[in-house]
Amino acid sequence: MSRKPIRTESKSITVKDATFGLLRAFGIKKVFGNPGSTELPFLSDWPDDIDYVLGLQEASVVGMADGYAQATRNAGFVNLHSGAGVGNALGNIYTAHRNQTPLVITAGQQARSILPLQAFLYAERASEFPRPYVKYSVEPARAEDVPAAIARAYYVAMQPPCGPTFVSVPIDDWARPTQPVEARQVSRELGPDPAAMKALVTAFSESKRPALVVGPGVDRAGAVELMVRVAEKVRAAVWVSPFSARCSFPERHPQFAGFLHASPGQLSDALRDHDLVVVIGAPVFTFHVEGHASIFEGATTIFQITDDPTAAAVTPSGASIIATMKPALAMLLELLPETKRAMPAGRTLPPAPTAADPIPVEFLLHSLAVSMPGDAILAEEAPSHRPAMQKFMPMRGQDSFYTMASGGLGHSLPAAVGLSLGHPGVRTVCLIGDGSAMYSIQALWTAAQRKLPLTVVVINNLGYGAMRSFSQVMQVRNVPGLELPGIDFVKLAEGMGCHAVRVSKAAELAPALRQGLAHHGVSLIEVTVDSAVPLLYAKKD
Ligand SMILES: Cc1ncc(C[n+]2csc(CCOP(=O)(O)OP(=O)(O)O)c2C)c(N)n1
Ligand SMILES: [Mg+2]
Repeated sequence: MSRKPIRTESKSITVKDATFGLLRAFGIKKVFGNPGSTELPFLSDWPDDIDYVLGLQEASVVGMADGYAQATRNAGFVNLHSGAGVGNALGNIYTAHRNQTPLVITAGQQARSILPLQAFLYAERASEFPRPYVKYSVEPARAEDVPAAIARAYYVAMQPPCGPTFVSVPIDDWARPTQPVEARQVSRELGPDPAAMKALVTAFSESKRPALVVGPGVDRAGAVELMVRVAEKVRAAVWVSPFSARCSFPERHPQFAGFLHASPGQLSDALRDHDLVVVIGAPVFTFHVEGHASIFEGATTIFQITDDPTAAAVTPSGASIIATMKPALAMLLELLPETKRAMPAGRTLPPAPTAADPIPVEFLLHSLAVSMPGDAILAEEAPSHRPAMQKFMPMRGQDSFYTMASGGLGHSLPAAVGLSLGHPGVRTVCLIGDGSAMYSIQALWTAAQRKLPLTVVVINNLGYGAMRSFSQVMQVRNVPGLELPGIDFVKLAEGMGCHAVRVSKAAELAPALRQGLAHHGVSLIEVTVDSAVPLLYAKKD
């Protein structure tokens, strides 16, 4: 083995040059940011080979970086403005944490010499502010430690479970001398414990009716094809974990059983017929409402494969195997014997909905599904319409569908912009509610400036439909703040440089979708729909 020469003389460069050297070595080609005075030394003399993506509010900046990081499977690099910028970004930092998206978030800080005076725009206890939603957070003790802190932030963000990290950098640090930091290879796959995998294979052999519950971790790992091969070999029904933020199994596959509700009772009912439930790439389970989880009472054998030790630790019942998806699924495929078990029956898709005025949401969703190019990517944030979307818009699998795992609105519109930046030339569609669209609306401007092939479909039911529905479930009445009259999405979009149309008649829908999806650049289609709300959870659970 050849040894590296021991460094005898040390070459001094600036903190800024050392940092840019690291970005290039890590394959970081874009920096997502919103600038302020404390970032100017970082931004000065910006190099041609790194694209600065300007977002007009920090929630959009982080949402775009999140989408881009998911598309490219590399950490998104973010530069925010001191405490105020991080404050604006926090909702989407929380979402990146729940999405397990690797982000390295830097923020400017006032000059070290005036920090004790509580200077204008200084950040108090800067590294504590984004906790607990970052995996590592630091304001380095010395300027010269900044590049090493950024390198550490990168490795930690990229290590499963991936997530955001944070480095606060005082304004005067960038010009200080430091040593170059070597970019290192840090492996990221974690192999499963073979004995635990053998126990899982035995459980499959003993099972009459196994179910696989697939979660976002499979698609995140780029392991959907392997997942399909495992499911076919083991002849299990395949369910989607509650609130899965990605599509980890082709939804037209004959073994595809459907989507699990985030309600303990409904989930237990759906899985009742299965004697073995194997959750792959998801928590066991993400609930949204209270209820009786009979699934945990012992009649069902539960296994989990997760790359997240915390998710394994909070699982209430069954055995957890900590491993990344590719080595775990590859080992499973190898160990599983052929089985004669009968193939499970998949779900039956409903017939195409019929046109009506006002436009039923189901008709809109079906029309969109049949108009979208086969390789299009969908980013969704339309809370009350998710069940209808799941029925009428079956997703194709790997890298086809994205939403937020957190429940925090304001992610998917900027994420769609980031996804589009990360998948150049592919049509990205953002399906979004009128309420959700308003949280990070300025992401449209970034997309329009860059003429991205992005089509935004706003489902306008004049309000917070999910909240109307939840009010029914919780049997509360007379709740203020759920109606949203008077928002003109066409004017908003046009005002930021997008092409935009409004559709309120069913007959106008197909041509509008066709034109919008073929538009060179960003187009927004505002669709006024029937404001009837679906019941999101059973009333009694
Ligand atoms: C940051 C944030 N604020 C508030 C909420 C609560 N909330 C959940 S769904 C919803 C309504 C969203 O409305 P819209 O996007 O129009 O979709 P619809 O429910 O009408 O389908 C709201 C306000 C949230 N989830 N996240
Ligand atoms: Mg709405």
